[in-house]
Amino acid sequence: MFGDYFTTRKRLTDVVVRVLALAEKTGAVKTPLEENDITKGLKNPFLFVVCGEVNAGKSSLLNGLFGENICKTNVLPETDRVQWYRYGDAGSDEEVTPILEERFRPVDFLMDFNLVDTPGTNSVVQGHQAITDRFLPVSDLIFWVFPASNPWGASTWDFISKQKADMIEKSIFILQQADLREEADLDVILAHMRDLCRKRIGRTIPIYPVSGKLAIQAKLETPFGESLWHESGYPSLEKYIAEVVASSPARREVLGEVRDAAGKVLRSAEDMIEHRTRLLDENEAFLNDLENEIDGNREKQSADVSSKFASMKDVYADQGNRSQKLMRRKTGVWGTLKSLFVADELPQLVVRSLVDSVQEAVEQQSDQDADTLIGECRDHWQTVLPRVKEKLEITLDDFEELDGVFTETKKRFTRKMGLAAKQAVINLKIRRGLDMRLAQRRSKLKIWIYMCLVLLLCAGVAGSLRLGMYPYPALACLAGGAISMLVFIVQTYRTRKQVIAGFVDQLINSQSQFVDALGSDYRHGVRDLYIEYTRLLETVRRHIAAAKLELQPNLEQWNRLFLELKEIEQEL
Ligand SMILES: Nc1nc2c(ncn2[C@@H]2O[C@H](COP(=O)(O)OP(=O)(O)OP(=O)(O)O)[C@@H](O)[C@H]2O)c(=O)[nH]1
Ligand SMILES: [Mg+2]
Repeated sequence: MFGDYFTTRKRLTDVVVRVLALAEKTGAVKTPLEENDITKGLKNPFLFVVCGEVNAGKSSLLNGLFGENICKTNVLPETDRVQWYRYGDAGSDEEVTPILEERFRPVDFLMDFNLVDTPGTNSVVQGHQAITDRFLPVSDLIFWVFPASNPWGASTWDFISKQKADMIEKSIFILQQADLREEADLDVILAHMRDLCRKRIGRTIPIYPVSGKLAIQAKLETPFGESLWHESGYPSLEKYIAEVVASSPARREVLGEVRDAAGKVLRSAEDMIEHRTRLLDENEAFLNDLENEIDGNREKQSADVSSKFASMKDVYADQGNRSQKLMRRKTGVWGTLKSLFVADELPQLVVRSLVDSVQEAVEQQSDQDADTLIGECRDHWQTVLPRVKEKLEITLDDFEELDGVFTETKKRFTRKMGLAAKQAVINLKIRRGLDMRLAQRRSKLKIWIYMCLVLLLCAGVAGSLRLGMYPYPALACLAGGAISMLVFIVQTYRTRKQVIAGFVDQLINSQSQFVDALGSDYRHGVRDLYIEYTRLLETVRRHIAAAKLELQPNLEQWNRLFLELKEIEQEL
């Protein structure tokens, strides 16, 4: 009702409530909106005062305006004291003085408008003029009501003519009960009233011929009585009131002040949001620094791989020596002789023993390394805890409480390194070289053993045939067989040396290949361990993410409020 002012005021009130809520959330300063009763000024209702003779239709005029039978009407003099209608849930009447009564009604429009209904200017009520005078200076609009039946009553005209210019400024004339008169009569009456006004007051005042009775009927009808409303003359009166309301400089000033105060609080909220965003960025940078630090440690540990594997070379060489012993044992005369007639299992035995012992040794070494790495992480964690506490005010778990996590990681690391060592030895193809060298050896040795056997056979045959009396052929064969056997034995030891030397050479040559192959797995293992360690910072990351998430709606709300305030500023 009554136009844009209330729409703007409503919007501004909404914005103020939301700006205060945002200030609360962001910890911004609220004082510009809370102090100086600034927002109370926003709620100050408009004050309308109605004056006129007894039975002029003053109360009915107000009822028609607000569409409620709020003021009592009567054919007999009804309003016997000044009645100040205000908003109040209780709906009570309180006597301030014998001739001033405050009437609290739970009617919404009374939140925006206070009404002062007065006894007739010609009534017998004593002293009411003094009260009326008290309200006139603070009023926003004074309605001087004249009954259409007789608008010439002297008391009202006398009362008006005594008013100062600024009272006249906010006065309008109402020709009430216009429905009792013909249109043509009304024109004449209005012309006379304007004349009289000029003569008595010295200037013109807007006059509105209305019918309070028709207006209230129209408003109470369902659906709304459009034609009655039109007939009541109220549309033009309402338009005028809306203009008065909208153009009130004092009210505009209050709106402006509230808007400025809301702007200040919003700026403070912006500062707080910016501050928190900066803080979050700083925290994020802090977290990144921590992660980079951990990455640096990881790289340092991975770079140390070659020195770590120097000992791995020894392990490898040691296991090689053990394999040599096995070979030496298995490649003696009897072992070799056996290998010439049944399948040789030596390469398989040697490689299996090498694989098993290298795997075991690497697992042992990795277990120790994992302990060292976890120890490094523990030491680093001790430096992380106080820094996180100071920067983010978060208490993180002690490393000891997270030991379970690392026991698993360590197990995985060791197992992975063992398997990698096994695979690395297999990939060296040691068995193939050994197979080849042993096969060559066997084929060389076979000649001598076959020769020995053939000569022994010949010696046997010659002996049994007793060729004449000459034992020499048999003896020669026997001697040949013995020599072959001797050569076989000598060759067995000579080739054994060669085979073992070849094996050792292969081992020596493959050492760096073995260490390289293991190095990449080791680096992966270290990386996995550090990934596990970096996960411990998850709480910090979650904390920062949650704070960001919380900040986002505040930022969006700030943007909305900023735009709304800008629009209100333009409306003002
Ligand atoms: N026909 C007609 N009668 C009206 C109109 N307005 C008021 N009346 C009647 O006029 C009488 C007086 O109306 P009120 O509104 O009580 O007048 P008032 O000026 O408040 O009277 P007091 O309070 O006694 O000073 C009542 O009987 C109303 O029914 C109107 O627009 N048309
Ligand atoms: Mg009255």
